[in-house]
Amino acid sequence: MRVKNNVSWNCPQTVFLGLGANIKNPADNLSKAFEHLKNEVLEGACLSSLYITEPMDVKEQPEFINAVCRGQFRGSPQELLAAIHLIEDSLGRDRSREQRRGPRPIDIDILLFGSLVLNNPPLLVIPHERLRDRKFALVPLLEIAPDLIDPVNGAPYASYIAEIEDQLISRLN
Ligand code: PH2
Ligand code: MG
Ligand code: MG
Repeated sequence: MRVKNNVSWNCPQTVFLGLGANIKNPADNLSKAFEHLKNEVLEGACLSSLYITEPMDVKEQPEFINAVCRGQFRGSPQELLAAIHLIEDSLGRDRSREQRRGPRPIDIDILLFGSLVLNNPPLLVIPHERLRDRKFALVPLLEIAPDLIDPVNGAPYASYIAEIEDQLISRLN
């Protein structure tokens, strides 16, 4: 059995993934990414509504479509990340050419992996290091898991929303 930090990677963990896209048919790419996750990577996968969101960090770029996917994953965080990278590649993402935090046809981020806390920058920081500050991740997350607790400090994720300065977000479907 593969064990690290007392977590057995053989037991499925509930994971939450943030999906985002803002170029080349973003809504289509999001749906395709979810189909890959559902069929090839996760058990019992479900997807939040899609949201149209104001670009953060790099402001001068097209608005994003964002959503959050939940499912059960059997394997390590590194294995999940590898599976995510394959899906991003297959949907035309080219990391070598893109601007940091700029436009991308698909982005899939690990937001939460069970109650694991992992600090292995730059590749793997779990919970996602900017989750608390981003409405485009928190709003869809809370839509599908309203009572979710931050494993770092036991605070409900719902309590962070009020602390965030305005970021435009509206439901697409
Ligand atoms: N992703 C980024 C940078 N900025 N803004 C929004 N609204 N949604 C995103 O997914 C996003 C972003 C880099 O990953
Ligand atoms: Mg990413
Ligand atoms: Mg991202």
